[in-house]
Amino acid sequence: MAFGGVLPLYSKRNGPWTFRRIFRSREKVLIFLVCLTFLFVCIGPIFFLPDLRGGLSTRVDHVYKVYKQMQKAGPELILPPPPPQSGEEGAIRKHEGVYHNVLDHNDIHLSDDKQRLMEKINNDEELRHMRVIEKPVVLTVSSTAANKANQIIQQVDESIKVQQVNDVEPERHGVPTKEVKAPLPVVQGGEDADPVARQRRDKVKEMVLHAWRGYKTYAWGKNELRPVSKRGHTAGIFGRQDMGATIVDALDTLYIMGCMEEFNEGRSWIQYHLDFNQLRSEMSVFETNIRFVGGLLSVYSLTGDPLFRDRALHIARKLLPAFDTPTGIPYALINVATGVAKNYAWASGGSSILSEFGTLHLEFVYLSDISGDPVFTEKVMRIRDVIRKTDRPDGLYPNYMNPKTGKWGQRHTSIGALGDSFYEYLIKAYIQSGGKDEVAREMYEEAIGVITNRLVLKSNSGLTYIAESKFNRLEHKMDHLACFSGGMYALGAKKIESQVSSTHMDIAEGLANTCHESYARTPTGLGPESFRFSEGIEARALKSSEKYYILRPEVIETWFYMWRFTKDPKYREWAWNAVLALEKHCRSEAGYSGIQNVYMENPQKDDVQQSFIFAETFKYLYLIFSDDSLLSLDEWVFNTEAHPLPIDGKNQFYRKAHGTFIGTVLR
Ligand code: DMJ
Repeated sequence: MAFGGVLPLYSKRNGPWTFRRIFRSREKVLIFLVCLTFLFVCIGPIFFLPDLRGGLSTRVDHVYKVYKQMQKAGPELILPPPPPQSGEEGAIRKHEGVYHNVLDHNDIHLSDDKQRLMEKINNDEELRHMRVIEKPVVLTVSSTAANKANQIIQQVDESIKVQQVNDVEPERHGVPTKEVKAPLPVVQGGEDADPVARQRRDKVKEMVLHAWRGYKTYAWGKNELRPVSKRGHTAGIFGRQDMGATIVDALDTLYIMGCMEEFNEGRSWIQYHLDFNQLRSEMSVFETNIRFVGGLLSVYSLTGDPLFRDRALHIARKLLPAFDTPTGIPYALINVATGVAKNYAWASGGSSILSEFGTLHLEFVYLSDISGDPVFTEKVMRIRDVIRKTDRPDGLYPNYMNPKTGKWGQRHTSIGALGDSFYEYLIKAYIQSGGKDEVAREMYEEAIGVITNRLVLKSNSGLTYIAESKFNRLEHKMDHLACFSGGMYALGAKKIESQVSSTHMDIAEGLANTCHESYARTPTGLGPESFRFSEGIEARALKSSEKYYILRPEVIETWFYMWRFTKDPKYREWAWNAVLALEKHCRSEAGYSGIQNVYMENPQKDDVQQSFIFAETFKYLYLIFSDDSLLSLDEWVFNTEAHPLPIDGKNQFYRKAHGTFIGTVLR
């Protein structure tokens, strides 16, 4: 083969491999071009790569940063040994599409690595079934709240450092730089002009941090804390396993308060430990939705961090088998490992409960909107269709429906337990849609119209209350839970301008006052679980089983809405009295506990710090003492667990997915 054409020739004339002296001019040009390219490749990056532009010291910095990141990544960078053969210690097996550890390893560090590895493998499995969702647009500040927050955020609390998220590198928040490069939106702030309100708000923040530290110290990863005996607690609604319910429920509250260190602790736990693939016991579909799915969706909309969106989707998909009933009305409980769902045996012959299957709408519609997967919206629309088209006795919605037959159960209607948040989600679905969901509006107006005519009453001394209807007879009792309805009436009156608006505002004010009376008429300053109205008593519990207080938020929730809509200072005063009462009777060394009898001077503690104290009670207190720019009601709507969700068309953090869903939904 001859090489005399383009390439230079070599000869062995004066020693080994010397170049021929004379090159042809074409060869010279070629050599020049090759040298030039070589130089360009070597020197070019210094000018064109931003990380190297800053000179040698920046380059050293860069190398150092990479080194630090490798150090941090630790075990993740070390390749795991080849998986042992089946039956060996630590083997990882795939079962029903999910990888499991066959045997636990004794070395906790190794098992931690393994857990992470398994999570990664499982996540990858899921990703294969999921559409690749485009990187979310992480917005910088321009909503009302965010703008205001940017001005106010400069003021830093002495005791609690409030970090402005914009100023902090993403990895310092535990947010992977790979996922979120742009600054997170800032929604902290909202400091009131009134110095007293500011001080009170700081106090609420201190309470949150106290409760969080107790949980972190004694019950980290458990569902809830027992703040007196200082250990973990789990309620039946969460199943028997440790699913970190408090962490998920608390996260958005920590975020809006600017408690970034605590927020990041929670985020990391969610990233590495929140795993519904490991669940083996039954969970409540409703509670999982409002606390886990709602909580995660809320922090997703606030931060734009896709981890939260993906976890919310993962969990919601696990709930879907509960909807496989002849009517589409879901069962109350689901074993996510087996997909077997059922109802509570006590619920009117195995019926589903109105406040449970009627409180999925906000989260499910939002899930579809941010994922592009219509399955969630389809599920809740089907529920709505069924209940809308089924005749109601006297126009009232009974609390029970049989998911197999679509027939209403016992004739019991309540705006308290078993009914409450169904009504709440009608008006809120209308608000969430940016006023487009006319069906939700009509259903709300109709349902609330009947309740107003038949169940809203005045006591002898003029206290407004909402009775319950049982087999056509009125029971003059109001649950603490029913006290949310003051806020709902007010929200409805403001969001749907109609001829009943002013009546509804009056009812709202009346209910806020009655619920306050239920607090004021106890020596503890905290209200009972239920209270009654009769010839003898007003706004007081009758039975001993009605006298406890479990840190519920509904009364404060109504005061929050009334404060926002009326600016009557009494609501702030009432809220402050509740803070003082919580401090006096519920605070313990490790957190906050419910009490067994609000009518005792020194009540016994029930030793449970409910997860909703973070999600709701503390959040509403904090917001009452903030100015209206923080989570403006023009931009946000709160789910029933007080997790704010953005309003479509009004809030730029809505983060709607563009394009249609492709791929298989992981069930
Ligand atoms: C919360 O989990 C929710 O507000 C739910 O709708 C009913 N009540 C509890 C707190 O009381």
